[in-house]
Amino acid sequence: MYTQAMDLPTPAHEQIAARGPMTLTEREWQAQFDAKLDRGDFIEAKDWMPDAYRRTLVRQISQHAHSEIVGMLPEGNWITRAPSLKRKAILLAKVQDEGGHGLYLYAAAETLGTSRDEMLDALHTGRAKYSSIFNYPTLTWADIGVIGWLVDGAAIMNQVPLCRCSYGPYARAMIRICKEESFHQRQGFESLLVLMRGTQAQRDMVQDAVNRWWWPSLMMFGPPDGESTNGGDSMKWGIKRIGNDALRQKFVDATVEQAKVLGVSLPDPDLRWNEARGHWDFGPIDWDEFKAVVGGHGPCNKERLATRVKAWNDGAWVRDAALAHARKREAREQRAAA
Ligand code: BYC
Repeated sequence: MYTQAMDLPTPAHEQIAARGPMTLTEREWQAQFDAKLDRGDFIEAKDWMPDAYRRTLVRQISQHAHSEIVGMLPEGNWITRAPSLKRKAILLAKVQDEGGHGLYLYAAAETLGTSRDEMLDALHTGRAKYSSIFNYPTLTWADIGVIGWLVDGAAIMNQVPLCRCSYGPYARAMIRICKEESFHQRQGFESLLVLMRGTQAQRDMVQDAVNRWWWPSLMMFGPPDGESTNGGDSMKWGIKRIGNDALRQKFVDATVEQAKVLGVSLPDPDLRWNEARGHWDFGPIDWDEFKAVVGGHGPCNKERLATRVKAWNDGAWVRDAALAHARKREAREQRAAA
């Protein structure tokens, strides 16, 4: 197994059980867990936790990690075609950040007892999900700016509350990720501002990209709360702090104002300020499209997965070499100690 995981912990309840007769019952462990959540304390890797809590964390964190590394692909397509050295350097840094986010997140998920190999196998065999948004193509340079502005903007809206998630290793990883995502969003907005001050053709290119990315960005927040299968448990356990619909609304409210600054229109005839609600109303989302994309039938699902699997297979020699080196070094150290 090629992994930088720490050793998997013996669960605390097993350690104490091994000490003798003073074992806590499952109900007492559960009560301690609930009390920690009520106090707002973090749950840490070696703490007792219900199996369902562990499973939902592995599911969400590994999906999040997969989204980061698959998310490198649509933007990676434009590194060699960036219009200037400055834009190329920014894009390279952004895509590298996303690789780093994937690594922090895989490491956080590994603390729950699932190996990186297992998680990657689930991705490569199509059993694991990753964000629907990365199954859309990046057709022009303006798509790169719009991904920064809308996709990273939606990501931050969703991810800032995860910095207060009840599972310590995930929450701590999210703090750094959110700082970097914030730079990603700003660079996207700035790049679009430059294009919008350019020629009519550049402005049209931005508007076309906004038209294509707006609705898929709203889908990033997941299904409506009423259809969110995991949302109830995740809120109860303090993994999610804010529901899918409330986050989506916060994103719309923030983005409408930014669109005015940019001078682009958002492709929704139903978008209007609702004085009574104090929010922007928006039109219906095409959930059939969302389900098709999540189910593997989006415009780029097959291409994205094939690229990931190829990268994994092409990298096999690096993993083999690293393991062979580690074995040689261990043997040398054992000989020296003998
Ligand atoms: N795409 O019960 P629900 C990024 C699934 S990367 C695909 O509400 P939950 C970035 C959901 O998994 C952005 N699937 O789920 C990187 C569930 O299916 P399963 C990624 C989706 O977990 C590079 C089912 O639908 N961010 O920032 O309570 C460049 C029902 O949903 C999606 C994260 O992963 C979707 N959009 O809530 C730029 C953040 N939505 O698993 C940017 C962490 C839902 O039961 N994740 N599904 O088979 C979360 O916050 C939550 O997992 C979600 C969904 C809000 C996404």
